[in-house]
Amino acid sequence: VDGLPVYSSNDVANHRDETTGVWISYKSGVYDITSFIKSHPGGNKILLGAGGSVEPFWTLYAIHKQPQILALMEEYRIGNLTKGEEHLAMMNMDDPYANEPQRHPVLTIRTKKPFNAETPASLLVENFITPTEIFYIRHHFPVPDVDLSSDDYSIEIVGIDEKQSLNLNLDQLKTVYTPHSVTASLQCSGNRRSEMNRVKPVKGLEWAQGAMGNAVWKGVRLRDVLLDLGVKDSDENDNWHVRFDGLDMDPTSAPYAVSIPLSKAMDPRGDVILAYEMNGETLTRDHGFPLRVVVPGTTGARWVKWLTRIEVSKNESESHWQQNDYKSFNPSADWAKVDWSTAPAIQEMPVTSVICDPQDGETTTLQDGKLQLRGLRYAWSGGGRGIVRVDISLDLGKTWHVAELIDPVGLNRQWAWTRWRADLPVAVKETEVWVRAVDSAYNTQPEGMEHIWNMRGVMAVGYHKIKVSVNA
Ligand code: MTE
Ligand code: MO
Repeated sequence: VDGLPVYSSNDVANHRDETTGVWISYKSGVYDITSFIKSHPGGNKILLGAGGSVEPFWTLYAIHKQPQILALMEEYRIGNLTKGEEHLAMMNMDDPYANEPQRHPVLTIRTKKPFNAETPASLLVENFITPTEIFYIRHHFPVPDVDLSSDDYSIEIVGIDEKQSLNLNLDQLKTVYTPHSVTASLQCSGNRRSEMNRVKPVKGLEWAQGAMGNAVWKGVRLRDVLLDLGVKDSDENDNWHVRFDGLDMDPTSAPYAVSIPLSKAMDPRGDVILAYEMNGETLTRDHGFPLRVVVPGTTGARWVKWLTRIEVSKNESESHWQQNDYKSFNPSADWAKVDWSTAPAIQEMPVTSVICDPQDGETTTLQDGKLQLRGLRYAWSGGGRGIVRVDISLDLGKTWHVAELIDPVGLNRQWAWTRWRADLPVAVKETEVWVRAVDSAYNTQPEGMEHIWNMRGVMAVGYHKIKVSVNA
């Protein structure tokens, strides 16, 4: 490295396209990635970083700072940056976040770039249907901007055999297939992570209880599209998968991609749709305009936004998000040693429940001597399993009260959350409130976060425990 030529940030900036060659810098290294671009499936999207430092891109997503990617980069190294010019090289970068949509100021921001924000608990379930403007947002990258009038946008759908393929634009999709609406809650695998983080630090966004919302989604059934493609509704393909690609990409031009079991997609009662509407309106950019997958009962990570490609495959997606993220491990597993291939990707989520009002640590006034847990609270389970009961304890689990369920609940195919309320007598000044839900398969929540603790902080579904002070 020491003997290599020295280039200024201007030299790097003068190499931004294929005629001059494409150079980038990373820390003090200068790299000619012209040949790398060609060999890359994501093609020239990587040119966004051309002529400047890739660091702003790489901080978007820590995975790229892995040794194997750094080693790969070193193969393209041609020289060193003039000392002290690292910051100049950074300025030559176009900001990939320059074109983000406006967001509602009430959202609690967890990270700005990429944008991640949740609904404050005080607003969360005031409504059975969460208003789109305050619905939580979880992005891994900058938000794609699709111009439907430009004809650039279409959805490529590929079967197991290359001959099976369809290419549809949004209008075609809407005219060919019958619309279908579904009311379904969307929850991030990391919802409530902050409660787990309190036990012992985990890696991930510090979500409180608001990385979840409930909406009415309208679109076309994925099943109908796949039947058209020639996919058989038979048990021969029970272990196959459907892969989805979004338009958003990581700095190596790999799109956000994941997969779900084909059996879920083909299930006529599975309600998997390709949605173009949310709460009666065109999808917003933040929620996947123009098209996203809605996989009711399944974790948020599989609901791919800005959908551009669907592929039926015998194997799961090979993406980072399917293979090396969104999995849970034994509480003693650690990042350094864990073998990600030993755990399945999260699909259906376990049962969970939350008290949003009062909040942990709040002082509340009794009504007729009773503590009112009637503000904001939800319970939900994955796989369409309805909530059959919500239990509350005010004495650390010695005795339990049964809450009243407010929203209508089905036992199966119940994709939406269920709100509940309880008015409970309390005779003490300080009390700890515990809640847990029971789903239609009699699954319930584990008591402590400590025993389900996992390094990624996913599926933090222990009892929700809050401390409240009461004014008699
Ligand atoms: N789809 C794409 N293309 N890119 C993403 O970053 N994030 C996923 C999922 N779909 C993501 C995506 C995750 S982890 C979640 S929890 C949900 O989208 C969040 O959806 P929302 O932002 O509409 O609430
Ligand atoms: Mo998520």
